[in-house]
Amino acid sequence: MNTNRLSETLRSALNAQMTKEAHASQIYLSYASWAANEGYDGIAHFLFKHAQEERNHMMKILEYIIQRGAKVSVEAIPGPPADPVSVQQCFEKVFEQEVDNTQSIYKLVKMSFEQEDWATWNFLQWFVKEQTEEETMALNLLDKIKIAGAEKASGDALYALDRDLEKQPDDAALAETKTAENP
Ligand code: OFO
Repeated sequence: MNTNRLSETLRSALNAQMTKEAHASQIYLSYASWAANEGYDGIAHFLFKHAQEERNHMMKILEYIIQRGAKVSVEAIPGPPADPVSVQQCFEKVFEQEVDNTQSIYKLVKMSFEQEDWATWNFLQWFVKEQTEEETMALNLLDKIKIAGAEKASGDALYALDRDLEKQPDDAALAETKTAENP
């Protein structure tokens, strides 16, 4: 009796996304280590927390594939790209990486829609919301570095930014949570 509730194309695409989330975690780990070596402990702390969050995303997908009766293949995780050369470039790379991940999630949503796999479509809506949050988080980082002076940011401005990120929560408030009382 076949108890597998995922098509092979969706199983394999979800499996690839699982590896992509693990790769995202490695990227954040690598940028966080770079920041720590450069003396930006607040930025490092923020990025280390985010590396953990990406690993949690990987686990969510792994668990989903198993729960749908399909097989998970744990694959090699590609290495992270080269270190950034500045805080500005680090935040730009974070933004690009999140946009790339959003596109990948959207492809999965489209595939689940086309296959009328509503369970998977519904499961993926969590990731759609999460990516909106993560793109907002990345845009907030870019705003902060821009205010600090971008590539020309002074040591004082970078110090203040670093301290600020140490206390920053890892998730961003979304437009849908805003009200007139809580703008
Ligand atoms: Fe940064 O994203 Fe996972 O999904």
